[in-house]
Amino acid sequence: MTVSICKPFSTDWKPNMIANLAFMVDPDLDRVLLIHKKTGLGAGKINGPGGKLEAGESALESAVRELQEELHITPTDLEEMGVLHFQFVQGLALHCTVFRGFHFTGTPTETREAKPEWFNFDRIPFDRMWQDDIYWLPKMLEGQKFDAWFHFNDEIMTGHRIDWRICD
Ligand code: 6U4
Repeated sequence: MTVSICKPFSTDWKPNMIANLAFMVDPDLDRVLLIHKKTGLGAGKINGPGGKLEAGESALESAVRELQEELHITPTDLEEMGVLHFQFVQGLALHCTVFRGFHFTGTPTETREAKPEWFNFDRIPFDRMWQDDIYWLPKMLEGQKFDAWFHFNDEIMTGHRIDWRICD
């Protein structure tokens, strides 16, 4: 299969779904909290916790709510790390803000939507995750900020581009 390096989408690209992903990192043990996603888009995959923005919410408020709903934890120091743009051939145009944080209250708990599991940075199960994740997740966990664009046909990634932000 050929995966092309795609250009960012045209300037009039508009998302029809706004969502977020939030990754809790435990730097002492070099591990990240992921979920076995049980419902919705990507059910059956391992992914970061997150979900769709609700009316009136900021991306950050939405990410905090999603972690509360999906895992019964409340992150206290989420920082925006990047933006993922997905264009699916089937029509879904998804804008997804990515957050990283180190601290939360509560205990990660399995819910109807998600089963939490900590993964060491060198044991992240990319073969059970969305195909784009391996392109941005490792560097994001190290602290690199980014903007990324992906083309998908169903669950197959057909193009990608990642711009790593130059931060001061
Ligand atoms: P709510 O709002 O609870 O319905 P949820 O059911 O979790 O949300 P859903 O099914 O609409 O969300 O899927 C959106 C979630 O899927 C977002 O957190 C982003 C994630 N997602 C979708 N495509 C992805 C992809 N290619 N790579 C990735 N995450 C993706 O890492």
